[in-house]
Amino acid sequence: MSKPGIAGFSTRAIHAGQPPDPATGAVTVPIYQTSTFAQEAVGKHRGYDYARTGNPTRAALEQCIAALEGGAHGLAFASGMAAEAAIMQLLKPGDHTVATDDLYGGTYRLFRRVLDPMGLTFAFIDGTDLRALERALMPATRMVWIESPTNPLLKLIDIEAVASMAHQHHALVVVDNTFMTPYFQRPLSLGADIVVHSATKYLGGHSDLIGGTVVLNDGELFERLAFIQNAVGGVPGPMDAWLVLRGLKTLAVRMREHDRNAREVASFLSDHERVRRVFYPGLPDHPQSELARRQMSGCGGMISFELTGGLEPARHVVERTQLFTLAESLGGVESLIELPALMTHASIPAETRQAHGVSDGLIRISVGLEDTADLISDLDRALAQA
Ligand code: P1T
Repeated sequence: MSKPGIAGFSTRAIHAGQPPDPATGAVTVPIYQTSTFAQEAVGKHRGYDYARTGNPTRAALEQCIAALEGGAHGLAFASGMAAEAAIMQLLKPGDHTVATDDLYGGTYRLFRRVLDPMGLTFAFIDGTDLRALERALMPATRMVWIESPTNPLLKLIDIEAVASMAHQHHALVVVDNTFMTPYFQRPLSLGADIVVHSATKYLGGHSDLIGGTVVLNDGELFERLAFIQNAVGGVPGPMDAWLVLRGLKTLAVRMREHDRNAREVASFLSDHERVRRVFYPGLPDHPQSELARRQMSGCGGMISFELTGGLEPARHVVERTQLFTLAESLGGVESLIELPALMTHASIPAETRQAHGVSDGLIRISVGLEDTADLISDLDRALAQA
């Protein structure tokens, strides 16, 4: 924190790690676009020696995201995947990870295609089923990896229950908090050990950067991750770190609006005759609305839905919306639409995807901040044409 006694979320978003620049008084953290720092004598410097190891703009972001997640330490990475890979480098061959079966396709690909061949082992389970988790935990299990809500089916995982079960088996709990952001959900306060984000999404919020962050409390684990961050080098440049910092300042207002828009869009979709099923934790008929109220203070801007008729009508809809842009990613001010099976989750084999409940015709939308009525009429028009 830059000033003692400041505790509110938006105040932290705007001030944590961001006192006026000590050299010039600039009220915005400068973009320290430099690769190295002059040393007065060998090893004598002002806290920075080489920009892979540390950069003041990145350090401001690391302090700010830690303050927002309510954690002691933050680390920033070049992408969400670089952050995930760094966390997984805490493990060694033979170590076992239990992960939720519904998760971002790139995370599945990292686990299956990169880490599995290197000797790490994985079990994928339905994270809503605590008995399945209990069965999957083995003596070699070192980590439990969850997303809540999951991408793309918006299933909720009971973070507190998972953490207490995993800790009995001495496994670390990692929560990918990308969909909720710390504004709506703070996994560390529910018992998680590590929170990871694709900062590309809501944290940045404007679809203009790729980034990742990690937040945790444990000092020793932080030292190991900071070592990996420097030794492996998947760090963000100062410009991207600065863009995330700028995004964070409006995170609270954006999330409130994403949530408000998404609730109206979800309710429109669930009343539409061409829509068979809507996945959104804010709908009263979501099977886990009680858990939603317990562990989240909002439901965010992500919705998935299925049409009657499967893939072809779904393809028509995503190719016919005009405001909802057909694109991968999420969490920006502009609304996006996509088909997970053919786009964001195409790296998961079809049989696995279908077994996990991701049908070929599933449509995922990221509800942006445009006017609600315009978003609904865009979807209405595309659905009528499908
Ligand atoms: O794209 P990158 O910043 O590397 O983040 C990867 C990532 C991690 N975790 C979650 C929950 C994600 O959704 C993502 C990236 N997801 C998309 C690009 C997408 O459209 O779902």
